[in-house]
Parts: sequence; structure tokens; C-alpha cells
Amino acid sequence: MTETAAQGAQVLVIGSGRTGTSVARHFLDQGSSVVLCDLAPGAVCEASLALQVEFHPGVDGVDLVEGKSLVVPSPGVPATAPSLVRARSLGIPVLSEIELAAARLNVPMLAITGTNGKSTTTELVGAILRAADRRPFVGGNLGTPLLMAVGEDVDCVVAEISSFQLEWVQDFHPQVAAILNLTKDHLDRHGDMAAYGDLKARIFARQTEADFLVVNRDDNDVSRLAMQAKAILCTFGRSALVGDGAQIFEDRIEVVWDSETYTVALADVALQGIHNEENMAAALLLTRAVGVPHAIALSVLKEFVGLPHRMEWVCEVSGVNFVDDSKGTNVGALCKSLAGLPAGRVVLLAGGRGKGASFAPARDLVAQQARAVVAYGEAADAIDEAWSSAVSVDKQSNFEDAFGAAWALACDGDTLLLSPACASQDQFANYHERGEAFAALARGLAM
Ligand code: UMA
Repeated sequence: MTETAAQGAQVLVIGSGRTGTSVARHFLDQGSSVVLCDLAPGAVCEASLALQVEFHPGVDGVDLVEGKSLVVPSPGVPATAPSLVRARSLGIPVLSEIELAAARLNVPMLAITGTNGKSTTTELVGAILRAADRRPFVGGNLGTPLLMAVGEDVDCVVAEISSFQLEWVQDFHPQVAAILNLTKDHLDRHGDMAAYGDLKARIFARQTEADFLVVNRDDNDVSRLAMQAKAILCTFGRSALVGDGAQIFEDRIEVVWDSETYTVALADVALQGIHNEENMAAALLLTRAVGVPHAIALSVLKEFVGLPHRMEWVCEVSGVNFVDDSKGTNVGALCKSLAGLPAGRVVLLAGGRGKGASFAPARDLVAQQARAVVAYGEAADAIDEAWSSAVSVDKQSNFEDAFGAAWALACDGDTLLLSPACASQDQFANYHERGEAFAALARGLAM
């Protein structure tokens, strides 16, 4: 939709959260008329929009579609939603917020997707670019819709991109893209790994031979997808490197770029854990692709400590270290987090709302790393069924009781790890609230 076409357009925006609010504001600024709806009966419309949009709380929007020139769903709206099915049947375009933003941003975009590590890598890339005196907008799935970058004084965009956001893109074309890994996640929404992978591949579908694609060469699903790419491929991994890219060794990351080799000693960097070694390797390649000198990236890696709720050390009580990995909302994230801890010295707190993937693939690693598991929430039975043949699993219904049970099992020298492998919404508003609850309970023990 061109800017001119947007004037006088009638846009239906579905969902009145962060994305819907940004989209509504954007179209109002362009002179379009905006109808905003939200499935939740108690949904509210942000005060600054209330007088300008027609707002319908408690409706799915199916009856509002007809006559609109465009429908923009929030990422949380599945493609199977009746409103979107109806829009397609009427031939009304459906576009995602990231597509609208990308079309209006005249600066290079670095877009990062994958199942795990997206947020850390996105923030790290943003920090490296800032240190290199660039003016990046850092956002997307991380929390700030990309439309918020339009009109800002920025010279590039670093975007965390989810599979949900890629459902309705057409011409989305980042100059540098990355797929960090692919493990089972969001299968309740996408159905199977093939559909999930196909969505992730849209991040590079419009790239040309002049663009860069950074991928994890040790991840078979990612490597298979990357075979379709036209962009210049830069790979990272632990296996031997061919061409430009990064190789992770026990004690260092080596980056090879234009026949030069640069080294990062792992002893010199602040981020710890095998998942973070991969995130750092990806960030080094992403920033190298836009010309950032290695020395600047290295100076940031020395200081960058990572994100809250991602293997965040909380406190130590009676020799037990409390680690908050509330952002680890799938089995792949749990495995990466567990693998970086001493074997047999973990009491694992896992559970919440499952996302359609089996917990069974983590069973052997959980049994090796954890001496006990406390499973809670809606997924407690499924976790118990998947792991209890190999490791002791105690089931609890609510989070606070589960925390108490885990604390009772922990001994001096253990790590009490919250790495839920599930979404939080059965008991919390989001993973942040869950992580804060965990930290508050842990710090409460120290008093
Ligand atoms: N809603 C409907 N109809 C539906 C579904 C939802 O009306 O069928 C309404 C809800 O009632 C709610 C609103 O939509 O009021 C919320 O929309 P949303 O869930 O898309 O949330 P936003 O506030 O717009 O946040 C979204 C992303 N949320 C999701 O993808 C679920 C945020 O990612 C992102 O930070 C934000 O846009 C800005 O880009 C969060 C997330 O959980 C962190 N992402 C998933 C993940 O990381 O695993 C993909």
C-alpha cells in the first residue's frame, strides 16, 4: 500500500496491544480511518487513540472485515482466525506490522530470527553498532514494534523477528538476516516443524546476491533452509568452517572474513554458556557484514552481560545458586541452558503452559544434568510422563509451592534453575512477571 493509497484507506487493526496500538497510530497519522478490535472483552484502547479510532472490544473482527482496504493482525492473532480467513476470501490484503514498517524505513535492516537467542543477539548487535557510532533502532519482537522506528533519527534497524510476525509478509527484505537455530516451538500455532521452518525462511526470501545471511551451520534444519538463499552465506558453528564465517572452539571464537582471521578469547567475554557462544558468533558476523571493525565488537563483548531472565544469576542462599531462565519457554532453550551447568548439580523448576511440543527430547539431558525436577502448572503431567522414567519428578500445581519443593530438594553447591520450557500464561501475565516472582522468592530466602 503506497502512502497515497493509505490516505482515505479504511484499515482494520486486530489486537489492541503494543503492535495494534502502533499500527493504529501510524495509519491515523497518514490520514486513514482505523477500526480497532480486540478479542478480549476487557481490552482497552490507548487513551491517545480513543477519540480517533472506532474501537470494538470483545470481538474477533470477522464482522468488521468487509469494505476494508487492509487488515493488519497483531502477531498474537493466528492465521486461522475467522477474521483473517474472511479477509482472504474477500481478497482484502492482510499485512503484518513488520512489512508495513520495512516498507517505510529507508535504512539498512539487520533482522534476526531463530527459536532461541534472538533477544540476546539482537541486543548485542545493537550494543556493538552503538559502540561503532551508528544510530540503530533496536526492537521488533524484543518489545518495541518496528513502526516506532519510522521517522526516528536512526541509521539502521536491528530487528528481532518472530515466526508470528513473518506470517503476513510479502516484500520484507532485510539487508542482513540471521537464523540462529530451529527447535520445536509454537507448534500449537504452526502445526509442524516444516511449516515453522518455512515461516522462518521468509526472513531471507526477498534477499538478493548483495545481501548477507548468517546461519548456524550445525543446525540441520537451518542449513537445509539456507540452501534456498540467494544472499551471501556466512555460517557459524563448532564444526569446521569453510569460507567466511565463525568457528567456536573450547576457548575462543575465530572469525574469518575476507581472508583475515580475528579471535575472541572466551575468557575475555562477559556472556557465559554455550548458547551465548553461538549468539556472540552470530553477532560478530552480523556486525562484520555492515562493516563494524572487529576491535569495536570485541570491546562490547567484554562488557555485555546479557538480558534479564535469560540464565540470569539471582542470588546464593546456603550455597545454592538461584538462576532465572524464565525466558527459556521451549524445550530447545531448556537443553541449551542445562548443558552449560555442572552435571548432576541442578534442581530444575519447569512447567507452565505447554506449546504443543513434546518434552521427551530433553529427557536424557535432564536426567544427566538435574538430580531432581519439580514440574508445575498445566504442563506438570506431560513433563512427569516424559521424564520420570529417568529422573525424579515432583508435581505441584502452583508456582510458589513448586518453588518451595525445589528449595527443599536443593543442597549446598546446587543450582536451582527456573527454565520452564513452557509459556507462563497459565499463572502469570508473561515470562518477565514469572522471572520476577522467582527472584522475589529466592531473595526472600536470603532475608
Ligand atoms: N488478540 C486478538 N485476537 C486474537 C489474539 C489476540 O484480538 O486472535 C488480542 C489480545 O486480546 C491482546 C492483543 O491481541 O489484547 C495482543 O496482541 P499480541 O499478542 O500480538 O501482543 P502485542 O502486545 O502486540 O505484542 C506483540 C508480540 N506478541 C506476540 O507475538 C504474542 C510481542 O512479542 C512483541 O514484543 C510486540 O508485538 C512488539 O513487536 C512477545 C512474544 O511473546 C514478546 N512473542 C513470541 C515469542 O517471543 O515467543 C512470538
